[in-house]
Amino acid sequence: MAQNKLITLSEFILQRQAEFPYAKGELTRLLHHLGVAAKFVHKKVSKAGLVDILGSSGNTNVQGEDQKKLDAFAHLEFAEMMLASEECCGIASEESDGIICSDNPQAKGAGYVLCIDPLDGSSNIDVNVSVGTIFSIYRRISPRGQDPVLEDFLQSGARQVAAGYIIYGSSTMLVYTTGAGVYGFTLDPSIGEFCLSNLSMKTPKTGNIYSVNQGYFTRFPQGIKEYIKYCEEKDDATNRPYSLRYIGSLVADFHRNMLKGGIYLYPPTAANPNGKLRLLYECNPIAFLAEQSGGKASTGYERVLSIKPAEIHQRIPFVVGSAEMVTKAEEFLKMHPDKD
Ligand code: AHM
Ligand code: MG
Repeated sequence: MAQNKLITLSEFILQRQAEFPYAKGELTRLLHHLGVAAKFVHKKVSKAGLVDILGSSGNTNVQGEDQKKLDAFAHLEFAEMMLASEECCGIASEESDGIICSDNPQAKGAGYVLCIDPLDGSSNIDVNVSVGTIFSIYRRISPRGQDPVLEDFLQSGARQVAAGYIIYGSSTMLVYTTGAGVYGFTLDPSIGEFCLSNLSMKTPKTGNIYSVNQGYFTRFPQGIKEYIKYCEEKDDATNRPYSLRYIGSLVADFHRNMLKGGIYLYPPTAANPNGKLRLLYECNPIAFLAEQSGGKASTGYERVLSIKPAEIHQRIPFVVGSAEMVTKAEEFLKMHPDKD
């Protein structure tokens, strides 16, 4: 009986390496190591209900948020694996105040830096809802052989060389782009390998799902309120009203919308006047994937990938998903400016 050829993540990225002129295998090794760390985190996340690992670690992270134990585990796992790969000279993580540099002289010679949210949506862990890891990789600007500097991390998202996420859901998937399409790999736990499952992922131009924390409606800018009302209105020609789907876990909400067509919004609110999501390790990597799959990512006013970051934990308002839907939300913001 004919059998479909199974392609593992490592095999695939090795094949793709040939498509990059002058590639020396450094990025390939980095992506491979990310996949290995993801398997460790997958194992821990899938056993979260069984072992005494649920709940708070008693620490707060740099944004003053309660750090769950699995956040801390995922942070350590990715950080150690990345620096041990000797292809990454430094890390900016949601779980660390400053940048993390390696003591290893070999790693100081590495050409890449990593921005990572080791476990996003972690408030969902206790209730068995999907969480994710989000990552973004840049070529360093500073010379090799020394510690990376802040400027290596504060590059605009358009300069990312690779980005992706791991979703720990009903199955665990790793989805990534190096700027030549979006590829998805599903973890087969029986063989412990990420296997190619989604070749060249494309997002529909439009859809009928909107994802937003509507509980904050009264605190949203007027343009977003008007856009939400538009989503709720009945109009057969544009397939409205749209369905509201909000998991509260960016990776899971984005993943569904990318596959089915939809829009995710995290606008500014009174509590978070710049939005809640972090530019470097949440918005930029998701924006890169969105654009590579044919979608769009915006603050509501400008392209996310064009922003020059000012600091590593910077927050921005975020609107991402099917291109036509994001454009429509931008139009509403333009049509209904807030009066100061
Ligand atoms: P986190 O990094 O602390 O997990 O926060 C990011 C998460 C996103 O995954 C999610 O979309 C959003 O925060 C949910 O926030 P809210 O509960 O305010 O709607
Ligand atoms: Mg996060």
